[in-house]
Order: sequence, then C-alpha cells, then structure tokens
Amino acid sequence: MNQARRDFLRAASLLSVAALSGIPAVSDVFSRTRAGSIARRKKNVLFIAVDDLRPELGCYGHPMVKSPNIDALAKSGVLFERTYCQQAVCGPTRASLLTGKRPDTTKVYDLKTHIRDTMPNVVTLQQHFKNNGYFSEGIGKLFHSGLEDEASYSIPHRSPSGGIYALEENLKLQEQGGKPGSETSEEAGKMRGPATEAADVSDEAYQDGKMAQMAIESLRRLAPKVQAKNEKDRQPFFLGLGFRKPHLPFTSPKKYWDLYDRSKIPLPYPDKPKNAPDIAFTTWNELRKYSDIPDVGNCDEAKTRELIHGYYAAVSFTDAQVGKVLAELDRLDLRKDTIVIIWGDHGWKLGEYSMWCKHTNFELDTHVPMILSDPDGPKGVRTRALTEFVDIYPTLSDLCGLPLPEGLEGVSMVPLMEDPDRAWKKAAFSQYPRPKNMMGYSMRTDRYRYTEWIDQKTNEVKYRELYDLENDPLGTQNIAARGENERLVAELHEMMKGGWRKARPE
Ligand SMILES: [Ca+2]
Repeated sequence: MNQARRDFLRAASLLSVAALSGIPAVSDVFSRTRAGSIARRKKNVLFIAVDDLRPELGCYGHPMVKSPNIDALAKSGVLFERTYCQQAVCGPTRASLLTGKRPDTTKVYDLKTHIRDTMPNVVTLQQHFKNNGYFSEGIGKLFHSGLEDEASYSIPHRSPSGGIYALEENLKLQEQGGKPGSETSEEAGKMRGPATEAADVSDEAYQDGKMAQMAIESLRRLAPKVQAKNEKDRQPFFLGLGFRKPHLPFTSPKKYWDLYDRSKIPLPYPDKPKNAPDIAFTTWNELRKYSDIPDVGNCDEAKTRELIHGYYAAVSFTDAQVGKVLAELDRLDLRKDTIVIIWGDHGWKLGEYSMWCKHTNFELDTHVPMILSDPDGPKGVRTRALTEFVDIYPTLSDLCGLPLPEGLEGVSMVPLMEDPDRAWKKAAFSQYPRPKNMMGYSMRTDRYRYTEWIDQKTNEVKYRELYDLENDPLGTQNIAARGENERLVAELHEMMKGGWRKARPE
C-alpha cells in the first residue's frame, strides 16, 4: 500500500471523530491536502531551532527518547525523515539555512564570520518576512551566538542570560574558566565545568526554561495584533525561538534525567568506519574542554552512558519547553493561523565510532530532524524524500504567499507536503572544510553517502568515501576503493560535479 493510500485510510478513520468534534470534515482535509492546494496566506510563523538535536525523537522511531510534545507536533504536520544540513556545525548551518544559500555562497564556514561580513545586502529569512509586513522577533540562538543580525528583526534580538549550570560548584568552575590541572592561560580560557549536570531545580533555573517563558510572554503580546478586529490593525508575526539544549553541557533538571534508566542505554557502535581517511574524523575537542572528560583517548563505559543519558535528558527538557510554547499558542487560539517548524541545526555523534560531537560529513552529523506543521496542510504525514535546510526559506515563503527573492539555493517543499511520495531531489549536499585548503564535499543519494575531499588549490580529489547506507546504515565501511564500485564511484563523481542544481526535482 502506498503512502497516499495509507494517509487516506488514516484520514478516513478519523471521519467519525470529525463529525462529533466539529473539526473540518475529512473529505475537506483530503481534498485540500491531496489536490495540491495548501492554502497560501499570511500565516504566522513560529520558527523553532534546537541546538545539536539528532533526528532521534519518539516520532523518528527512537526506542528510548521521550519527546511527547515534538511527537504531537509531528502528528499535526509533516515529518521529514531525511533532511540534511549543509555544514555540520552551528554557525555555518544557521547562516546557510537563514539565508537560503549554501556555504560556498555564504562563505560562512566557521564560528566567527558574520553573514554581513560576506554578504552585506543579503535578505535573511526573518528579514524577508519583516519586509513583507510581518512583525519579526528573535529569541535565543537563531544565528550563531554573537553573530545575530539586527536587520532581521522588528525589535532587538533577546536571549536570557546565565543558566548554563545551576549547581554552585559547577557555576564556580565555569567562572574560573578552568579545567582542573590546566596550566596555560590559553587552555584555561577554553576550559569549563563538567559535561553534564542533573540539578533538582525548576526548568527556569536553566536557559531553555527562561527562553520558553520569554516566548510565552511574546506570544501574549503578539496575539492581539494578529487577532485585531480591523484589518488595517492586523499584523502576522514571525517568531524565531532558538533553544540551546541538547547542546553541551548536558545540563537539565533532575526530573528529565529520571525519565531514563541509565543501565538500559545501549552502548554505541565503537569502531571507526573501515578504510575511511583520517581527514574525515575529528578529535572532538569540543567535548574534551569539559572538566570531567579525558584530554586524550575515549570516554570509559560509565562516562559514555552518563553522556548519552545526559543528552537524552536534555532532549526531553527542551521538548518540555517546546510543549509549553505550543500550549500557549493553543491557549491563545493562534494555532489555526500559525505555521510551526522545528529543526535541529545538525546531527551529533553520541559515542558512535568512539567519537563525539559534530564537525564531519558523516551521515550521523549531517542528518537532521525537521517537522513542519501548517494549519492548512496535511497532518501526521511523513516523507522519505531527500530535503535540505536551504529548502526552508523558499518553503515558508511559499506557504505564506510571499514572493521568492532571487538567489535562493533550495526549493519550496510545498509540492512534497502535498504529495509526500512524489519524486523529489536526487541528492542532498553538505560540506566541511579542513585545514590546508581542504574541503570535503558530501552527497546523500537515496542509497549512498559519497564524499570527496578536495585540495582547493589544485582541485585534486585527495580522498573519497562511499557508504552503502541501505546495507550498512551506520556507515561502518568506506567502500569507495573497492574494484567492483569503480563505475558507481565514477557515476557519483559526475553527479557531484552537477551539484545541487542538477539534483533538483523535475
Ligand atoms: Ca549546533
């Protein structure tokens, strides 16, 4: 049975409920979502970024992670099973997503470059909505911290201060900026408290709890404008909200840790992918900066489990904050006019390959969660089509009936939302730079992940990686050099040369 048929049967089974509850009759929902006509109108946009969130949530089929609020959102919209970020680290992925352009166009490859340094006149996603009559507001981490863009918002961007740790001893460590035993000032300046914390405190003791409260207050302030009786007084909003967890350190209230039994957490696949070049890997220094993590070598089994436990707890914590904001959206009766999109800015290695953090081209780092709920769109639909973060800008613009600015490098996913099984992109593209002018270009096709490491001075392909993710979902073996794959590698090389333009849906 194909997906469309399944969706139809699911919709049909709701018929009796609809008749009793007064929600739109299923026949209406069906015709609206299947006939290729999601209504384009100036809907509000609640745009939720989650820092370092892997596509591991209940709604993505994870057996342990508890994410009831995001799961409920997925039931009210479209879950994209195979979305890819364009560069697996905060600053560049956000710069790309929020301008609708790829890193080779934004030239933002690091955590220091501001989009206005490289593209002074670019119109960001939020700015595009602002320019089209929206009230644009930003709370928390949307662009990378310290690289926010005031031109994107109608009022100054805000972020709650403090709240990284709650326990006194950890706050002290953080203030000292010192990993015990660090000697040079350079080292000391980079060091922090521990990688995890479970404190018996309220949600608001941490940043994301404060952030949810800020967002709730904003919604209360924005609602009267949206619901004004006179049309001339009405103004839709674009509210960007950037949660910080589950980014390191994995700190969250104890009650979220209590949702998990640490002893039942399976240990991750420990081996590095066979025959992968060294350039593909990192030494995960981001995690090593924390006071309880070894400077060299892997974490032991106990620390590995603790870190995974802390990550899951942080996901559940952020999920709960998302739930509070969505509950307020409902309470204010705004949901019927509001698009909600939630995305995690890149993947994360949670001990797989005996590695941690992001900063690579592996599937684990480039594969991201994305859920989009449109009040006029399909509900509880999933698609396996390959999609990219650069597609968000044109999609939200399309759903709200805004013109598409020139120079966007993604495509509107609205046709896909209307027909989740249709043919779509042939590939999704990511990249990651390495020292000495090396750039790793990576491409996800329906079946494979193919990566070329290119010396940008000579344009020479120095290393290749090929993973058959159909037969080897964890990408444990690089099979690029195998004789029998010669033709396949040549084909993928050609496809990569064609790039994103040639991979677009027809
Ligand atoms: Ca991030």
